[in-house]
Amino acid sequence: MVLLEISMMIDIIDKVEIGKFQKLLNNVNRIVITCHKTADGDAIGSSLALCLLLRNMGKNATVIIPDQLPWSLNFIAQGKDYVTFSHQEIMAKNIVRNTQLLISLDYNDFNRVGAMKTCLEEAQVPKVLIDHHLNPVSQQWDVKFSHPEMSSTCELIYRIIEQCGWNSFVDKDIASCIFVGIMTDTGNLAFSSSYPEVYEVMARLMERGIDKPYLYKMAMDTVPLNSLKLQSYAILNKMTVIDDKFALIVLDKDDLDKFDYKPGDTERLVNRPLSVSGIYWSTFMREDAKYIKVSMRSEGDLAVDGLCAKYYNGGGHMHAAAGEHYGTLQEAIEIYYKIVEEIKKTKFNN
Ligand SMILES: [Mn+2]
Repeated sequence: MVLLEISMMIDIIDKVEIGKFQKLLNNVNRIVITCHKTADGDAIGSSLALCLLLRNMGKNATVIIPDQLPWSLNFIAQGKDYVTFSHQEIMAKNIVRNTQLLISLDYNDFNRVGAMKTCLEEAQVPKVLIDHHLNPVSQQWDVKFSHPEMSSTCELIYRIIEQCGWNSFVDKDIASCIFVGIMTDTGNLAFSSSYPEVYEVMARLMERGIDKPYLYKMAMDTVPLNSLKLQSYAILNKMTVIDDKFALIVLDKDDLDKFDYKPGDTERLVNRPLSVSGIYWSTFMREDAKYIKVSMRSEGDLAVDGLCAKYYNGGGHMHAAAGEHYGTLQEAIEIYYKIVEEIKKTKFNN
Protein backbone atom coordinates (compact mmCIF):
# COMPACT_ATOMS: atom_id res chain seq x y z
CA MET A 1 0.00 0.00 0.00
CA VAL A 2 1.37 3.37 -0.99
CA LEU A 3 0.58 5.98 1.59
CA LEU A 4 -0.20 9.51 0.57
CA GLU A 5 1.85 11.59 2.91
CA ILE A 6 0.21 14.88 2.18
CA SER A 7 -3.03 16.35 3.30
CA MET A 8 -6.05 16.27 1.07
CA MET A 9 -6.03 20.04 0.96
CA ILE A 10 -2.63 20.12 -0.67
CA ASP A 11 -2.58 19.84 -4.44
CA ILE A 12 -1.13 16.46 -5.26
CA ILE A 13 -2.00 16.27 -8.90
CA ASP A 14 0.57 17.43 -11.42
CA LYS A 15 -0.03 21.13 -12.04
CA VAL A 16 1.22 20.94 -15.60
CA GLU A 17 -1.33 18.25 -16.45
CA ILE A 18 -4.08 20.20 -14.64
CA GLY A 19 -3.14 23.27 -16.71
CA LYS A 20 -3.23 21.29 -19.95
CA PHE A 21 -6.60 19.76 -19.03
CA GLN A 22 -8.15 23.15 -18.22
CA LYS A 23 -6.83 24.62 -21.45
CA LEU A 24 -8.23 21.73 -23.49
CA LEU A 25 -11.63 22.12 -21.82
CA ASN A 26 -11.70 25.86 -22.52
CA ASN A 27 -11.35 25.17 -26.23
CA VAL A 28 -14.04 22.54 -26.66
CA ASN A 29 -17.76 22.08 -26.19
CA ARG A 30 -18.56 18.50 -27.26
CA ILE A 31 -16.94 15.94 -24.95
CA VAL A 32 -17.18 12.14 -24.86
CA ILE A 33 -16.51 10.25 -21.63
CA THR A 34 -15.84 6.49 -21.73
CA CYS A 35 -15.10 3.77 -19.20
CA HIS A 36 -14.10 0.09 -19.35
CA LYS A 37 -16.39 -2.78 -20.35
CA THR A 38 -18.45 -4.53 -17.67
CA ALA A 39 -18.56 -1.23 -15.85
CA ASP A 40 -18.30 -1.32 -12.07
CA GLY A 41 -19.38 1.30 -9.56
CA ASP A 42 -16.19 3.28 -9.96
CA ALA A 43 -16.31 3.25 -13.76
CA ILE A 44 -19.95 4.34 -14.10
CA GLY A 45 -19.80 6.57 -10.99
CA SER A 46 -16.80 8.53 -12.25
CA SER A 47 -18.19 8.74 -15.78
CA LEU A 48 -21.61 10.06 -14.75
CA ALA A 49 -20.08 12.41 -12.15
CA LEU A 50 -17.71 14.00 -14.64
CA CYS A 51 -20.44 14.20 -17.28
CA LEU A 52 -22.86 15.97 -14.92
CA LEU A 53 -20.08 18.29 -13.75
CA LEU A 54 -19.13 19.26 -17.31
CA ARG A 55 -22.80 19.86 -18.11
CA ASN A 56 -23.08 22.09 -15.03
CA MET A 57 -20.17 23.98 -16.55
CA GLY A 58 -22.13 24.45 -19.77
CA LYS A 59 -20.45 21.74 -21.82
CA ASN A 60 -22.13 19.21 -24.09
CA ALA A 61 -20.89 15.97 -22.52
CA THR A 62 -21.93 12.38 -23.26
CA VAL A 63 -21.08 9.14 -21.47
CA ILE A 64 -20.56 6.10 -23.70
CA ILE A 65 -20.14 2.75 -21.95
CA PRO A 66 -18.96 -0.33 -23.90
CA ASP A 67 -21.68 -2.78 -22.84
CA GLN A 68 -24.78 -3.24 -20.73
CA LEU A 69 -24.61 -1.93 -17.18
CA PRO A 70 -25.13 -4.65 -14.56
CA TRP A 71 -28.55 -4.44 -12.90
CA SER A 72 -26.86 -3.70 -9.57
CA LEU A 73 -25.74 -0.29 -10.86
CA ASN A 74 -29.03 0.79 -12.39
CA PHE A 75 -29.85 2.75 -9.26
CA ILE A 76 -26.97 5.13 -9.85
CA ALA A 77 -27.70 5.60 -13.55
CA GLN A 78 -31.43 6.02 -13.06
CA GLY A 79 -32.70 9.25 -14.61
CA LYS A 80 -29.32 9.98 -16.21
CA ASP A 81 -28.66 9.53 -19.90
CA TYR A 82 -25.78 7.56 -21.34
CA VAL A 83 -25.12 5.60 -24.53
CA THR A 84 -24.38 1.86 -24.53
CA PHE A 85 -22.02 1.03 -27.41
CA SER A 86 -23.06 -2.64 -27.75
CA HIS A 87 -26.73 -1.66 -28.10
CA GLN A 88 -26.46 1.73 -29.85
CA GLU A 89 -23.35 1.33 -31.97
CA ILE A 90 -24.29 3.66 -34.84
CA MET A 91 -25.30 6.45 -32.51
CA ALA A 92 -22.21 5.96 -30.37
CA LYS A 93 -19.89 6.07 -33.38
CA ASN A 94 -21.57 9.26 -34.62
CA ILE A 95 -21.11 10.94 -31.27
CA VAL A 96 -17.43 9.96 -31.17
CA ARG A 97 -16.99 11.17 -34.77
CA ASN A 98 -18.36 14.58 -33.81
CA THR A 99 -16.67 15.00 -30.47
CA GLN A 100 -13.89 17.47 -29.78
CA LEU A 101 -12.41 15.75 -26.74
CA LEU A 102 -12.25 12.18 -25.48
CA ILE A 103 -11.88 11.34 -21.78
CA SER A 104 -10.96 7.80 -20.64
CA LEU A 105 -11.99 6.91 -17.09
CA ASP A 106 -10.97 3.93 -14.93
CA TYR A 107 -8.93 2.15 -17.63
CA ASN A 108 -5.53 2.80 -19.16
CA ASP A 109 -5.46 0.59 -22.20
CA PHE A 110 -7.91 0.69 -25.11
CA ASN A 111 -8.03 -3.12 -24.95
CA ARG A 112 -10.30 -2.61 -21.92
CA VAL A 113 -13.17 -1.08 -23.93
CA GLY A 114 -14.02 -4.13 -26.07
CA ALA A 115 -15.57 -3.45 -29.47
CA MET A 116 -15.28 0.30 -28.90
CA LYS A 117 -11.49 0.08 -29.20
CA THR A 118 -10.96 0.97 -32.88
CA CYS A 119 -13.50 3.76 -32.79
CA LEU A 120 -11.71 5.43 -29.84
CA GLU A 121 -8.19 4.80 -31.11
CA GLU A 122 -8.99 6.30 -34.49
CA ALA A 123 -10.64 9.45 -33.13
CA GLN A 124 -8.46 12.38 -34.17
CA VAL A 125 -9.12 14.52 -31.11
CA PRO A 126 -7.20 15.25 -27.90
CA LYS A 127 -7.48 12.42 -25.37
CA VAL A 128 -7.40 12.62 -21.59
CA LEU A 129 -6.71 9.74 -19.20
CA ILE A 130 -8.03 9.74 -15.62
CA ASP A 131 -7.28 6.41 -13.94
CA HIS A 132 -5.87 4.53 -10.94
CA HIS A 133 -4.77 1.23 -12.54
CA LEU A 134 -1.11 0.25 -12.77
CA ASN A 135 1.08 0.71 -15.83
CA PRO A 136 -0.75 2.96 -18.28
CA VAL A 137 -0.01 2.33 -21.93
CA SER A 138 1.94 5.44 -22.90
CA GLN A 139 1.63 7.64 -25.97
CA GLN A 140 -2.13 7.29 -26.39
CA TRP A 141 -3.27 10.15 -24.19
CA ASP A 142 -2.42 13.86 -24.49
CA VAL A 143 -3.15 14.53 -20.84
CA LYS A 144 -2.55 11.84 -18.22
CA PHE A 145 -3.81 11.67 -14.66
CA SER A 146 -2.53 8.24 -13.66
CA HIS A 147 -2.61 7.62 -9.89
CA PRO A 148 -2.39 3.93 -8.90
CA GLU A 149 -1.93 4.96 -5.26
CA MET A 150 -5.52 6.21 -5.08
CA SER A 151 -8.52 4.19 -3.95
CA SER A 152 -10.53 4.82 -7.07
CA THR A 153 -10.98 6.87 -10.19
CA CYS A 154 -13.82 8.59 -8.34
CA GLU A 155 -11.45 9.81 -5.63
CA LEU A 156 -9.13 11.08 -8.36
CA ILE A 157 -12.01 12.87 -10.09
CA TYR A 158 -12.90 14.60 -6.83
CA ARG A 159 -9.31 15.70 -6.28
CA ILE A 160 -9.12 17.08 -9.83
CA ILE A 161 -12.37 18.98 -9.19
CA GLU A 162 -10.93 20.46 -5.97
CA GLN A 163 -7.66 21.37 -7.58
CA CYS A 164 -9.32 22.99 -10.57
CA GLY A 165 -11.56 25.02 -8.25
CA TRP A 166 -14.77 23.52 -9.64
CA ASN A 167 -16.36 22.77 -6.24
CA SER A 168 -19.30 25.05 -6.91
CA PHE A 169 -20.38 22.80 -9.79
CA VAL A 170 -20.65 19.72 -7.53
CA ASP A 171 -24.25 18.98 -6.60
CA LYS A 172 -25.83 16.15 -4.61
CA ASP A 173 -26.15 13.91 -7.69
CA ILE A 174 -22.48 14.28 -8.60
CA ALA A 175 -21.41 13.73 -4.99
CA SER A 176 -23.54 10.56 -4.84
CA CYS A 177 -21.93 9.13 -8.00
CA ILE A 178 -18.42 9.80 -6.66
CA PHE A 179 -19.32 8.39 -3.24
CA VAL A 180 -20.61 5.15 -4.78
CA GLY A 181 -17.42 4.73 -6.83
CA ILE A 182 -15.18 5.08 -3.77
CA MET A 183 -17.46 2.84 -1.72
CA THR A 184 -17.56 0.02 -4.30
CA ASP A 185 -13.86 0.12 -5.22
CA THR A 186 -12.82 -0.03 -1.55
CA GLY A 187 -15.44 -2.50 -0.28
CA ASN A 188 -16.97 0.32 1.76
CA LEU A 189 -13.53 1.57 2.83
CA ALA A 190 -12.34 -1.91 3.82
CA PHE A 191 -9.39 -2.04 1.38
CA SER A 192 -7.32 0.25 -0.90
CA SER A 193 -8.14 3.11 1.45
CA SER A 194 -5.64 2.92 4.30
CA TYR A 195 -4.76 6.61 4.28
CA PRO A 196 -6.63 9.42 6.02
CA GLU A 197 -7.21 11.63 2.98
CA VAL A 198 -9.78 9.30 1.42
CA TYR A 199 -12.00 9.92 4.48
CA GLU A 200 -11.60 13.65 3.94
CA VAL A 201 -12.92 13.20 0.41
CA MET A 202 -15.85 11.17 1.79
CA ALA A 203 -16.51 13.95 4.32
CA ARG A 204 -16.58 16.62 1.60
CA LEU A 205 -19.06 14.46 -0.33
CA MET A 206 -21.25 14.00 2.77
CA GLU A 207 -21.47 17.80 2.99
CA ARG A 208 -23.42 17.76 -0.28
CA GLY A 209 -26.33 16.06 1.48
CA ILE A 210 -25.98 12.58 -0.02
CA ASP A 211 -28.18 9.80 1.31
CA LYS A 212 -25.46 7.48 2.61
CA PRO A 213 -27.66 4.67 4.04
CA TYR A 214 -29.55 4.47 0.72
CA LEU A 215 -26.36 4.45 -1.37
CA TYR A 216 -24.84 1.76 0.85
CA LYS A 217 -27.94 -0.41 0.71
CA MET A 218 -28.15 -0.14 -3.09
CA ALA A 219 -24.45 -0.44 -3.89
CA MET A 220 -23.32 -2.97 -1.31
CA ASP A 221 -26.27 -4.92 -0.02
CA THR A 222 -28.94 -5.51 -2.65
CA VAL A 223 -29.29 -8.65 -4.79
CA PRO A 224 -32.16 -10.27 -6.68
CA LEU A 225 -33.36 -13.58 -5.24
CA ASN A 226 -32.02 -15.65 -8.16
CA SER A 227 -28.58 -14.11 -7.70
CA LEU A 228 -28.59 -15.03 -4.01
CA LYS A 229 -29.57 -18.59 -4.95
CA LEU A 230 -26.98 -18.82 -7.74
CA GLN A 231 -24.20 -17.63 -5.45
CA SER A 232 -25.24 -19.98 -2.66
CA TYR A 233 -25.35 -22.88 -5.14
CA ALA A 234 -21.92 -21.90 -6.47
CA ILE A 235 -20.35 -21.96 -3.02
CA LEU A 236 -22.08 -25.17 -1.97
CA ASN A 237 -21.63 -27.19 -5.17
CA LYS A 238 -19.08 -25.56 -7.45
CA MET A 239 -16.25 -24.50 -5.16
CA THR A 240 -12.98 -26.40 -4.81
CA VAL A 241 -10.60 -25.50 -1.99
CA ILE A 242 -6.98 -26.54 -2.42
CA ASP A 243 -4.74 -27.00 0.65
CA ASP A 244 -7.08 -24.73 2.65
CA LYS A 245 -5.42 -21.81 0.83
CA PHE A 246 -6.79 -21.47 -2.69
CA ALA A 247 -10.43 -21.44 -3.75
CA LEU A 248 -11.77 -21.98 -7.25
CA ILE A 249 -15.42 -21.49 -8.16
CA VAL A 250 -16.53 -22.51 -11.66
CA LEU A 251 -19.95 -21.87 -13.17
CA ASP A 252 -20.68 -23.34 -16.58
CA LYS A 253 -23.44 -22.34 -18.99
CA ASP A 254 -25.90 -24.92 -17.60
CA ASP A 255 -25.48 -23.54 -14.08
CA LEU A 256 -26.09 -20.02 -15.33
CA ASP A 257 -29.16 -21.03 -17.34
CA LYS A 258 -30.62 -22.90 -14.38
CA PHE A 259 -30.64 -19.68 -12.34
CA ASP A 260 -31.63 -17.38 -15.22
CA TYR A 261 -28.28 -15.57 -15.01
CA LYS A 262 -28.09 -11.89 -15.88
CA PRO A 263 -24.96 -9.67 -15.91
CA GLY A 264 -24.19 -8.66 -12.34
CA ASP A 265 -25.67 -11.79 -10.72
CA THR A 266 -22.24 -13.16 -9.73
CA GLU A 267 -20.90 -9.83 -8.48
CA ARG A 268 -18.64 -10.13 -5.40
CA LEU A 269 -18.96 -13.95 -5.47
CA VAL A 270 -15.18 -14.16 -5.95
CA ASN A 271 -14.63 -12.26 -2.69
CA ARG A 272 -16.56 -14.71 -0.56
CA PRO A 273 -13.97 -17.49 -0.10
CA LEU A 274 -11.51 -14.94 1.32
CA SER A 275 -13.69 -14.60 4.40
CA VAL A 276 -12.48 -18.07 5.41
CA SER A 277 -9.31 -17.64 7.42
CA GLY A 278 -6.38 -19.28 5.65
CA ILE A 279 -7.77 -18.85 2.15
CA TYR A 280 -5.82 -16.02 0.53
CA TRP A 281 -6.37 -16.63 -3.18
CA SER A 282 -9.81 -16.88 -4.75
CA THR A 283 -10.60 -17.47 -8.42
CA PHE A 284 -13.97 -17.46 -10.13
CA MET A 285 -14.61 -18.69 -13.68
CA ARG A 286 -17.82 -18.12 -15.59
CA GLU A 287 -18.64 -19.58 -19.01
CA ASP A 288 -19.87 -16.52 -20.91
CA ALA A 289 -21.05 -16.58 -24.53
CA LYS A 290 -17.76 -15.50 -26.12
CA TYR A 291 -15.15 -16.38 -23.53
CA ILE A 292 -14.48 -17.71 -20.06
CA LYS A 293 -14.54 -14.81 -17.64
CA VAL A 294 -11.89 -15.17 -14.93
CA SER A 295 -11.83 -13.06 -11.75
CA MET A 296 -9.26 -13.23 -8.97
CA ARG A 297 -8.91 -11.82 -5.48
CA SER A 298 -6.03 -12.25 -3.08
CA GLU A 299 -4.65 -11.18 0.25
CA GLY A 300 -1.11 -10.57 1.48
CA ASP A 301 1.78 -10.63 -0.93
CA LEU A 302 0.16 -12.66 -3.71
CA ALA A 303 -0.36 -10.33 -6.67
CA VAL A 304 -3.12 -11.40 -9.04
CA ASP A 305 -2.88 -8.62 -11.64
CA GLY A 306 0.23 -10.25 -13.11
CA LEU A 307 -1.41 -13.69 -13.14
CA CYS A 308 -4.46 -12.37 -14.97
CA ALA A 309 -2.25 -10.52 -17.45
CA LYS A 310 0.04 -13.50 -18.08
CA TYR A 311 -2.55 -16.27 -18.30
CA TYR A 312 -5.94 -14.74 -19.02
CA ASN A 313 -5.45 -11.63 -21.22
CA GLY A 314 -6.39 -9.35 -18.35
CA GLY A 315 -5.04 -7.24 -15.53
CA GLY A 316 -6.20 -5.00 -12.70
CA HIS A 317 -4.91 -4.36 -9.22
CA MET A 318 -2.58 -6.35 -6.97
CA HIS A 319 -5.41 -7.90 -4.93
CA ALA A 320 -8.26 -7.68 -7.45
CA ALA A 321 -7.90 -8.54 -11.11
CA ALA A 322 -9.73 -10.18 -13.99
CA GLY A 323 -9.28 -11.52 -17.47
CA GLU A 324 -10.73 -13.73 -20.18
CA HIS A 325 -9.85 -17.08 -21.67
CA TYR A 326 -10.79 -17.49 -25.33
CA GLY A 327 -11.32 -21.24 -25.46
CA THR A 328 -13.03 -23.92 -23.42
CA LEU A 329 -13.79 -23.91 -19.74
CA GLN A 330 -11.68 -27.05 -19.38
CA GLU A 331 -8.63 -25.25 -20.81
CA ALA A 332 -9.12 -22.32 -18.46
CA ILE A 333 -9.25 -24.74 -15.52
CA GLU A 334 -6.11 -26.56 -16.72
CA ILE A 335 -4.26 -23.24 -16.88
CA TYR A 336 -5.46 -22.53 -13.34
CA TYR A 337 -3.94 -25.74 -12.02
CA LYS A 338 -0.64 -24.87 -13.70
CA ILE A 339 -0.68 -21.56 -11.84
CA VAL A 340 -1.43 -23.41 -8.61
CA GLU A 341 1.69 -25.54 -9.11
CA GLU A 342 3.72 -22.45 -9.92
CA ILE A 343 2.55 -20.61 -6.81
CA LYS A 344 3.16 -23.65 -4.60
CA LYS A 345 6.71 -23.89 -5.93
CA THR A 346 7.59 -20.23 -5.58
CA LYS A 347 5.87 -19.69 -2.24
CA PHE A 348 6.70 -22.86 -0.35
CA ASN A 349 9.84 -24.41 -1.83
CA ASN A 350 12.15 -21.44 -1.92
MN1 LIG B 1 -11.65 1.68 -10.32
